[in-house]
Amino acid sequence: MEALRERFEAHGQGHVFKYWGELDEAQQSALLAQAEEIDLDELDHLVRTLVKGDSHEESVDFSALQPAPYESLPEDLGADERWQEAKAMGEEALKSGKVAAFTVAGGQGTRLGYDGPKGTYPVSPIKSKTLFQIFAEKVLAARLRYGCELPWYIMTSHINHEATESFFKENGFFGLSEGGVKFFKQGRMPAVDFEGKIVLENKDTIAMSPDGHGGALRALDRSGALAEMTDKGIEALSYFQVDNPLVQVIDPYFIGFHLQAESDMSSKMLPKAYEKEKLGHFCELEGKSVVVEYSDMPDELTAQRDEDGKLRFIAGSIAIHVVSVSFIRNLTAPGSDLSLPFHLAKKKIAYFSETEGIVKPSEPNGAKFEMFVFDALPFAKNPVIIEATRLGDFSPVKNAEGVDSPKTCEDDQQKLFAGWLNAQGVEIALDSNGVPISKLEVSPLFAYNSETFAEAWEASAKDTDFGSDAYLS
Ligand code: UD2
Repeated sequence: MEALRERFEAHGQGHVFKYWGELDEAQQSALLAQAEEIDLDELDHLVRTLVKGDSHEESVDFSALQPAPYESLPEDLGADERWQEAKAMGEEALKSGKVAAFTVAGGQGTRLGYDGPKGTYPVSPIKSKTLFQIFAEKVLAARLRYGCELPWYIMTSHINHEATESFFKENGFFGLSEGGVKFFKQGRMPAVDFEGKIVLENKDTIAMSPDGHGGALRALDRSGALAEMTDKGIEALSYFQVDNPLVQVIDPYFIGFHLQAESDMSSKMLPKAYEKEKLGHFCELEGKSVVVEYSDMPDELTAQRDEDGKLRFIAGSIAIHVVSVSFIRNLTAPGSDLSLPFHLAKKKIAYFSETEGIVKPSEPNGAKFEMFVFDALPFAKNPVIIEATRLGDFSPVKNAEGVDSPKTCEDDQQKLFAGWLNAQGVEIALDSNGVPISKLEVSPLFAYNSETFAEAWEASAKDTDFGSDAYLS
């Protein structure tokens, strides 16, 4: 304890133990455990460079930024030799057990205003399936299709780890075996005020927050998941975010392109729907692939258009990647200097005040530090970016209302299902927004993309009546 306190004092953070004498034993050990997690040298560096802003690190040279090239979707996927070759390669890897699914679910989900792990939020149009259930059924469908183990790793954080595990237990792991879903906690970082002092949330608690989805790489290593994957012969992780039920979860085309190129990290892109869409931009800088987050991109670049009037930086990141296990091993190996940078986010951080107790400020009063997984891209060998379709892969639930809300996501799911039916010659009555008038839902266990839908439709559902709400399972 004394040594720890001295170290904190030496780093100008001695106030963390200000109330030590008032704490009971349990509170003291909780505070100690938190304090021990903090890498004070790392924190000093972040305060100096990011909070106090005397960074000598180079910022992005925006004048050198180029749009990243990507693999466009062919008009006729079935007839395109390259895409079909990629698919065959992806399917082969799946059948031989070389792929695992990986969800980052450690975020706080504050924008949605939902109290609980975001994956437990119900989103499907008729059955109100939760995000986790939809992913689980997609994993199960792929396991059945390819006859493979296909483990599913889920990264949680200290905020939602226990609640997430309990949710899966209560729901019988949605038909996946208990051992086939693996949870591990990401790391966390202390929040600091604008002077760089660690914020105390209470007399016995340091304000700590998850270290960003980029923390996934070191958490995979530290939790033992990476070693387990290596033992199982898993070579590629299909990475996606917890907020997006339209993600295919397992896409053999995408996995195939990644493997064909012997890539370390591959990504899906969507042409941005409008300039200010909140997607990172795939770019090239000095021969390397980078993602420049929407909030960091200068307006004049976001707005630039080519001679056809098309946005120049059109490739939006939808946070769907395939990442090689060997790449994560290299990044996290002892002595590796390939660590991801931290980004600073100014936030409202609840803090303890002697006069007012716990205060929830109405304006940002401090900073949190986060790593972003896409910052691994510049280190990646042969990164591949392929084009996705919007309904086929992306409609996240982020906000309670407006764009990227439960309503837009529910509409998009139904538009997707209606599109699959149209391709089979079934006309579905739509409202003026293109959303089916009667509700429509397709279980991932029936089909999870247009190709699996065509097969399942032919085999078993041709007599369905779509004049009222219809659920295909
Ligand atoms: C992310 C991307 C944005 C775009 C968009 C697509 C960043 C910085 N921006 O924006 O470019 O691709 O997604 O939807 O990533 N998470 C953790 N641990 C953490 C923080 C987040 O697991 O410490 C998870 C979180 O549970 C969620 C995902 O990461 O699944 C995205 O997090 P977000 O909501 O902060 O990302 P957003 O919407 O700002």
